[in-house]
Amino acid sequence: MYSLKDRIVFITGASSGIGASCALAFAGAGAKLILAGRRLEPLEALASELKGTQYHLLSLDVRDRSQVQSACNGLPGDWQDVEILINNAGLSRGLDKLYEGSIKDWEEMIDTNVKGLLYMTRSIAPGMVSRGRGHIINIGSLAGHQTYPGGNVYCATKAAVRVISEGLKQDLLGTPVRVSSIDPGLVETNFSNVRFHGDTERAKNVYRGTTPLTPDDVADVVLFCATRAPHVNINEVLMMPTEQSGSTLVHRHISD
Ligand code: NDP
Ligand code: 8X3
Repeated sequence: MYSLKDRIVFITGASSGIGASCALAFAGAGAKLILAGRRLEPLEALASELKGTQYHLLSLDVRDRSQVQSACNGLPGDWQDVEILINNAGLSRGLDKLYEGSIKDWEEMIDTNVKGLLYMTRSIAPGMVSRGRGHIINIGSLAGHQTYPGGNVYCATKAAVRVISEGLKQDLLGTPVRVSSIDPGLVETNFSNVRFHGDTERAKNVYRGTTPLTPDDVADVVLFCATRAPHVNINEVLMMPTEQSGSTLVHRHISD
């Protein structure tokens, strides 16, 4: 097993859900954490739970290329050797038919889920290559494997994450840098609330009568991938709740 003691782990979207759970899981394994998100307040709240863990907080919008470059280039000296990058920041917006969709929503998803992940990777991966160690873990989605009605652009962004992970792995062949894509189905987080622009009732219905994954379930798998021996690369993990067998196939216990 690969020890994460004092390894520097950079997590985007650490202020909520899967990213926050990854922070706690990697802290438990002794890593040093760079925690990034647009909102500093929830990052500070998370950091207050990290007893005995060294952390560095970054208010960072991954959509902003120059912000990403200056945040990564400007990391303090003892935080520069990032060993694991968890590209987790992401979101869905809306569930509209493509021909009726909001262009603003599309751009937000493409800019965050695809371009943000690329900016982060382009900034951090060269250091991994030159130091001869590193691991990039992308949070994809079941939505990148199976399209569902109304998912259109979100599904396309997650299909892009899957293909980018595959391409990055090919381009890193001959270096020791690893690439993994963790692709979950339904996970109960703030995700649906964001998708439905704060309509909490509609968001709750996504998980109604079923047992979704928790963000800790996903963090557990991310940690598993990161702790394999250096010659082992887990390329892709497709995971879903036992009560889900596809993007549109969810078993629900509903009595009303
Ligand atoms: P949450 O809404 O709980 O968390 C999303 C995180 O992304 C937040 O920390 C948010 O932080 C951050 N984020 C969003 N936009 C930006 C941005 N422009 N710059 C920096 N950070 C940003 O959702 P999840 O934890 O569920 O989502 C995490 C990832 O998991 C996403 O990539 C999502 O697509 C993926 N996923 C989620 C599934 C689910 O069912 N929940 C299933 C499969 C994949 P802040 O607002 O502070 O910037
Ligand atoms: C999130 C999972 O099925 O809501 O990526 O798109 S789903």
